[in-house]
Amino acid sequence: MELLIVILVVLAVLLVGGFFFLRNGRSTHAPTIEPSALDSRDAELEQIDLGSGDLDADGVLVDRTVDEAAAELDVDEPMEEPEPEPATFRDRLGRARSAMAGYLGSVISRGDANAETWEELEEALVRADVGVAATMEILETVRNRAQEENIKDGAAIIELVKDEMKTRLGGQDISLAEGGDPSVWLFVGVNGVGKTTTIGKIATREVAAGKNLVLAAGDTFRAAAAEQLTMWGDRSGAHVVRGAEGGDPSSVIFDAVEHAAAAGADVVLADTAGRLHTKTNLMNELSKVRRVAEKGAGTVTETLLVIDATTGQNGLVQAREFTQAADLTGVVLTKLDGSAKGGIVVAVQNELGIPVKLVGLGEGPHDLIPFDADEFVDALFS
Ligand SMILES: Nc1nc2c(ncn2[C@@H]2O[C@H](COP(=O)(O)OP(=O)(O)OP(=O)(O)O)[C@@H](O)[C@H]2O)c(=O)[nH]1
Ligand SMILES: [Mg+2]
Repeated sequence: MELLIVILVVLAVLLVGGFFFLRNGRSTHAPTIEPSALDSRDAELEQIDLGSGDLDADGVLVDRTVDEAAAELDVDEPMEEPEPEPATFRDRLGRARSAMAGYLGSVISRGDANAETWEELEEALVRADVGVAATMEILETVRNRAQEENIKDGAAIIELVKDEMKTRLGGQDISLAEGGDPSVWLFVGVNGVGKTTTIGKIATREVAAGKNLVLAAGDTFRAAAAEQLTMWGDRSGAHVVRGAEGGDPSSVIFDAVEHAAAAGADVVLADTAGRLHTKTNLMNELSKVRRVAEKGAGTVTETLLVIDATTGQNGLVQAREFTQAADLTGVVLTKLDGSAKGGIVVAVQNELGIPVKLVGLGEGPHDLIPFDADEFVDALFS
């Protein structure tokens, strides 16, 4: 009996040893075990944990573990995310560009300018939603300059138009101001323009740059708004302060400022519910939000109006109303990627004198870029 136990133990040790030998890949040969031996050792073998090794029809111990484990590793190993390509005006302004291309092509192919040249330039700019007033001013300046410098060629006149637009759009301070302890950046605008998404994109960028941010879910009106912001918080690594649904947005933002002050965070990005610029009570609410945001340690250093570029000139009407209700410091122009109306940038800056600071060029976390007048104009006319 004792001898039998000893034999069993030795057999078990040999089997396990062989198994690990195979696992380590030192041998490419699977050990062969006589079927007869296996028959009489079924019970014992079942007691031995073979891991994921197995026997084939011939009773050969097939070591599947090496390949399978490798396959499993391949599946489970976290994929390293490729660095996303930053969005560029050149890539994303396709629609705006093609809206103008026909007119510009015609101006160029004509050679020396005539009356039609000026009509086509006017049409191109108005189509791109530069706005009638801004278009007239731009073309007036260009016409004078072309005369003074004796420039007649259509292509050269287009270059003058580009120059004029760059001059009008450039030279603005597009930085987002800090200076509060914490600073509060308020995002306002009508429904669905991209306020929450813009906050998410800014959070992604700023957290990656090492900033400590708090997101305030000040949209207590729409049921899914806080969840949407929380998703962006999780994605970017920024802390989110939420309140009760239907609660007072001011108190959520106040709480977020308190939290940020205690945590030593630099900036609070405050979301607000979309509101129609025609609803006086909702517009008045914005003044309260601002007042309460500054009750404690915070200072509102940016109030950014988010405008959807696809709404075209209506964005201007919104901007006028919001300027009166809230002390706007800048505009974020979203959805320029899907808009043929890229020229709205000129209209906004021309009529309101408020700088377009950021531009949304898509729905992804990296699809927000600082507004660069030269790149924008070059992309629009290329
Ligand atoms: N193509 C494109 N889509 C965008 C851009 N910015 C936002 N969106 C999309 O626009 C839709 C509305 O965005 P939200 O961020 O929810 O807009 P909101 O202003 O917070 O909306 P409300 O809170 O309902 O007022 C979403 O589907 C976004 O993905 C952009 O720059 N380009
Ligand atoms: Mg929102």
